[in-house]
Amino acid sequence: MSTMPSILLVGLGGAGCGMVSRIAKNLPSVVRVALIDTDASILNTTDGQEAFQIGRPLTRGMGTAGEVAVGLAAVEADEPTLRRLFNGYSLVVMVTGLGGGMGSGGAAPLASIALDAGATVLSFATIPFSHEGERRKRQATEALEKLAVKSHGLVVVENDLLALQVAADASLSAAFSAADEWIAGSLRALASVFTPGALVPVDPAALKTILEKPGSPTLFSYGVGEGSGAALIAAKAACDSSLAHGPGAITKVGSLFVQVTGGLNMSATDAFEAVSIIRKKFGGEKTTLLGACVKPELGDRVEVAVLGASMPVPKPAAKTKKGAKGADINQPLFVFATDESIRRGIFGNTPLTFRDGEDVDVPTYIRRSVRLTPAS
Ligand SMILES: Nc1nc2c(ncn2[C@@H]2O[C@H](COP(=O)(O)OP(=O)(O)OP(=O)(O)O)[C@@H](O)[C@H]2O)c(=O)[nH]1
Ligand SMILES: [Mg+2]
Repeated sequence: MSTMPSILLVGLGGAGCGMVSRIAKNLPSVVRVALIDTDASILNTTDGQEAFQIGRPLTRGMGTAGEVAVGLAAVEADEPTLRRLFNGYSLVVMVTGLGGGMGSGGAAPLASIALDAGATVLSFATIPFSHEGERRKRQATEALEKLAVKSHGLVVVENDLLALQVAADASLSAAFSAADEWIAGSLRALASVFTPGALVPVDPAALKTILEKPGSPTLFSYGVGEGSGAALIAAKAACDSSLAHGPGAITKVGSLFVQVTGGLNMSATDAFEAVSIIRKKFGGEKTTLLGACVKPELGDRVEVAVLGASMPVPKPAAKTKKGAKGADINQPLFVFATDESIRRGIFGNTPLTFRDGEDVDVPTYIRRSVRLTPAS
């Protein structure tokens, strides 16, 4: 029996299929690529990709016209085929643009089929631009809630945030390209994990320990560096990426996976330095897993992808009496301060500065144990 890891990369709906097919050429052969949509015009596959046109009697090969119920019905109509498709993969990565009918209606039931098949499910979903209107936004938000509980990891990519990375007067297609480039880079970096001959190999089974439970808040970031110190530049870019700081983004995680991919000049030391920067920023006290891979075609470029998960946020408590509020499932996770971070205050993340054996970043009244009395 083959011990090769098996990954299924799925593009769902127009945006999802577009993003996946643009990167499909550069993926290792252990990744199987499937494009799923009701819309036959989207499913023009090239080598190595398989197309699954679903819900044919419902839409006669067209899109869902933005109808979530039709997207859902299309998945249900072809469930037996889809169950066969998902069977036997240890990792399923699904990419979709939420807001239309196919992605918003089909993402959660598809993820559910993947879960049933025993796969670890990592979903990437884009949220529509604000200027696409209220309806798309609402459909996306509702779909996101359903998708979150069916995915071990859910990476939410706000198209608005991605647009900030292109000029203000850039066209919509330029903004989409920026979004796609970011997602494509992230997926390529993830796929490197499964490329044979890695500098620091990762046991794919260990990846499962990072994304333990469906519904855990997921951190994902990606950065690129070039030239001298490329690994450090890429690690800092991943720390500062607007995607890791968007609304609802989590900033500290218990479990962390860092994949560093670079050209021939990249050493294991570069990768270790990159991972230490990422750890300082995002945590990873419970588990940190590093993967490093050399790809000569990257030249002096290094790409860093960061994937992390914290514990699942508890479900909102049932309302006890009229008007009483349950927990807000979207609240940011609080990171408990350690004694050391309290002692060093805003200098908590800086190198220690010792003079005469004392850490001078710690306020004098704490170093000297001066008892403070309230002003009268
Ligand atoms: N990043 C990115 N997002 C896109 C692109 N095209 C569309 N989107 C986003 O994805 C959302 C869903 O659009 P589609 O993927 O075309 O919709 P669909 O899921 O195919 O559903 P229907 O076409 O309504 O059946 C849109 O509202 C956009 O926000 C793209 O090329 N790149
Ligand atoms: Mg479509």
